[in-house]
Amino acid sequence: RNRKRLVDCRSDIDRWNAPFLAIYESLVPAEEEKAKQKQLLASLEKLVNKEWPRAQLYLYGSCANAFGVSNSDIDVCLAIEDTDINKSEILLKLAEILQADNLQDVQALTRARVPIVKLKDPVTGISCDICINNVLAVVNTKLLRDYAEIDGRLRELAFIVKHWAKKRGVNVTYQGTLSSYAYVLMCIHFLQQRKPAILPCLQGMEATYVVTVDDIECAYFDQVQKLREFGAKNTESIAKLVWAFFDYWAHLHDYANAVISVRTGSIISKRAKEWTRRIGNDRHLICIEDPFETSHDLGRVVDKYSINTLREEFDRAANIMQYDPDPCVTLFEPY
Ligand code: 3AT
Ligand code: MG
Repeated sequence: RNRKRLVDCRSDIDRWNAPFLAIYESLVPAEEEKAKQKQLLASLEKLVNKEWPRAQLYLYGSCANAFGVSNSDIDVCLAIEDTDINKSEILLKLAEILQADNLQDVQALTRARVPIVKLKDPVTGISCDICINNVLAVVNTKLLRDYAEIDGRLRELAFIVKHWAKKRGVNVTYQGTLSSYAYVLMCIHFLQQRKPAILPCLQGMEATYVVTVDDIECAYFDQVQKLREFGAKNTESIAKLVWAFFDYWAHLHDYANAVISVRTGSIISKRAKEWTRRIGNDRHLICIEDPFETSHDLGRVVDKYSINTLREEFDRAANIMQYDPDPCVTLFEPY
């Protein structure tokens, strides 16, 4: 499968800027929603502190990384010092405390890949997953949020891509398609390699933020308010970028050899990472390096069937962006 781009971008692409921006605006959560989330977090923290006085709660995932659409569930991390009790016991105790406080649908999933307690707050209607000591997720959430501050086109593009992925059924990790986190990294990488670049490589700059989590040093330049002009030399519109994003994944990405790496701001080879062979269930059919856990390929959920689904969807989207008379509608048609 070796397809080439046949044509340049359609000349009338900018006609769709306003409609794409309207879709983006319709997905952005209202301020009240943020306030409700904070309120729920504070009341959960109070409860938790009765049992574990020094434990802290952090928001992570899309409710804290600037890429959350309205009415999403919230992801919470309980940071608790290592004690003699294990994670399962903490989760079960936590579930007990929450249940006693009349939170709804409390469920401890102690055997999941990331063990969590699920709950629903009857006051705000918000559903919430609480995990324990998943500090790397809190740090990668900050990295994504910091990238979003640099150029507004990242948030616009990522909302549109996530919306497309949900509508087309390719945002379901247990079915072998990609997580929201992976799609946001794909957008960051894409904007890093645009010419001129729209985003810098924060991990390649002088580190102003350094933390060590589970023996992994996470270091990058986080004074992003100083980088607000970074992408100004590139004047590409959102419609053009949506077109180019799908063109990239349909026609330009080298699936056989390339790993996209936000950490280095470039492409690295599968060979350099020893991701050329299948080991266990890791097939490396589309390779997306985690910015901090660099041995972790976010494409590892993708199998020999779902890779075709994904690539067909990238092709479909690229074709629609190039030829369809109404791309803002057709792109998001349910599969
Ligand atoms: P949704 O809006 O909920 O679809 P999200 O960004 O909250 O998007 P997830 O709920 O899939 O995404 O994941 C929550 C956070 O967990 C996002 C990221 O900080 C972390 N995370 C998810 N998957 C991984 C992974 N494979 N490796 C490391 N961190 C991950
Ligand atoms: Mg989430």
